[in-house]
Amino acid sequence: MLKRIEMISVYNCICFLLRLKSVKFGMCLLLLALTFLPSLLQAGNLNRIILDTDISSDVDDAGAVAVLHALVEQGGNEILGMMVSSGDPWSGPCLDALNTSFGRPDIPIGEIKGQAVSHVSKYTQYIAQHYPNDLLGRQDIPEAFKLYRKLLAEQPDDSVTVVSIGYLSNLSLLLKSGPDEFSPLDGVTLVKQKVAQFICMGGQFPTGREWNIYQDAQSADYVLTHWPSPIVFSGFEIGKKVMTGKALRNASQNHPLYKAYELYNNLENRQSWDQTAILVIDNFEEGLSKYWDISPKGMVRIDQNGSNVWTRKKDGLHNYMIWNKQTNQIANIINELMLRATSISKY
Ligand SMILES: [Ca+2]
Repeated sequence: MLKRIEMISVYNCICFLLRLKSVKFGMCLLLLALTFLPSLLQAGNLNRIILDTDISSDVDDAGAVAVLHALVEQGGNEILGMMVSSGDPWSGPCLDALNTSFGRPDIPIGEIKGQAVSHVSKYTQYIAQHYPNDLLGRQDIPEAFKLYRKLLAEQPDDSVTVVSIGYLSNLSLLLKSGPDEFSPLDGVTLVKQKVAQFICMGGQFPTGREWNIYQDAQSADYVLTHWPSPIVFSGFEIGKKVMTGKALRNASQNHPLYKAYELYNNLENRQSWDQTAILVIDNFEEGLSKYWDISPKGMVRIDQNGSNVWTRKKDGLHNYMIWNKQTNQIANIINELMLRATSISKY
């Protein structure tokens, strides 16, 4: 869709230039336009990403942050902001320390306020206290759903990719939000207008009970019932079989990602639920067929204890990823991207 709009705009622009009376002036403008066309098109095609993470109790969130930065280095992706859905007070500073280590210290971070799912982490406090970051001790970290509203309001329509690798608490608050200083739209309308794709690590398919959903089943139910556009799910059964992390033994021992995995499980392999969801970003336009199959359209429903059921429905908004023989490759890809991310800055 974006590409089609951009090609029409470029065509209109060239038509305008050719109609100009001063041929010399018109030719100069045309040359300028052609010089900057590739970068303009690339900027227009950027995936504008907001990551929502419960970085705390498991280390795959830290790995997913690394994979995302590696994809940004590769080109075609931009990080607008990151949201923390965990009540762990060290999560935000730890996330900022990781972003700083990957060369992007100024990514806006929002966090959940008030009631939140909270667990003890093996690594967030250490990373927050031992690596440079701007969030340690700060009381004015924005509330996540407000930051969502600000970031979404600033973007072109139909341009944002939301990737959730934690609880759906922040997204539930976003959908329930009303007009404010950032946008006159309510949360559902704002999401419908700005979000092009939503990738959710959550659920087990076609039926099951999975952590990100059952930890805050009420929010998950609200989001899945009210989200106004399609959702792609990377389910428990996909990331469960993708073992990564041991390869980080080849990274610098001073890097916070190395340290996070060392503190978590002494650099043994760990399941890769969250990194797998990040990989969807770069494979979305290819119908998700590069590394996995995709289910037909359907709807996911959550019950009170956080179990989910997917049922096939012709006009359903919910697809889930299905393991195929190409999916076997993704552990190597994730390890390679995580390692590459650790070499972005010197540690
Ligand atoms: Ca997570």
